[in-house]
Amino acid sequence: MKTFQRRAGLILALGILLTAVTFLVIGCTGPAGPAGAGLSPQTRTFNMVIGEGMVISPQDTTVGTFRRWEPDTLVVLKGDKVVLHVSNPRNSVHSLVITDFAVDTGALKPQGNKTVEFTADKAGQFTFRCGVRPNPTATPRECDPDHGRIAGRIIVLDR
Ligand SMILES: [Cu+2]
Repeated sequence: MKTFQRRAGLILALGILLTAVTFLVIGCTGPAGPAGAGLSPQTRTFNMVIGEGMVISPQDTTVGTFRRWEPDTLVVLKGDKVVLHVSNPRNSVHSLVITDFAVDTGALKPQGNKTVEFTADKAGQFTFRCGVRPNPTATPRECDPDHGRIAGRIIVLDR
């Protein structure tokens, strides 16, 4: 009977020790995953496309199109390096300009693309837009009548 009590005590002690070590290890490393990994500056890469949306009538017919950035909202953390692969699959010339970070792809001809990068060194909300002024008589056509609405935002969060 004493041997049984000793073994039971030993097993109980081992269980307590194992539980304590598990808590110690988890407590020291903290939660794993994107939230923990995102605290130090990272390189954030986005594929940016001059997309095209459709204007639909109440009768479900397409009555027009418009240009837009896809995606039109980017979120990064302050200090991140931001890499933008910008492509223009439209039939007109466009560009990507982010004045606050001195970013400008220059004119991207139809099917053109360019990669730009910058460091998001200040927090806030900033606008990106197309920098090509509309000229419908140029060949290829330069931007579109909805030039002023081809815009999006980059939100830089404080760490
Ligand atoms: Cu444009």
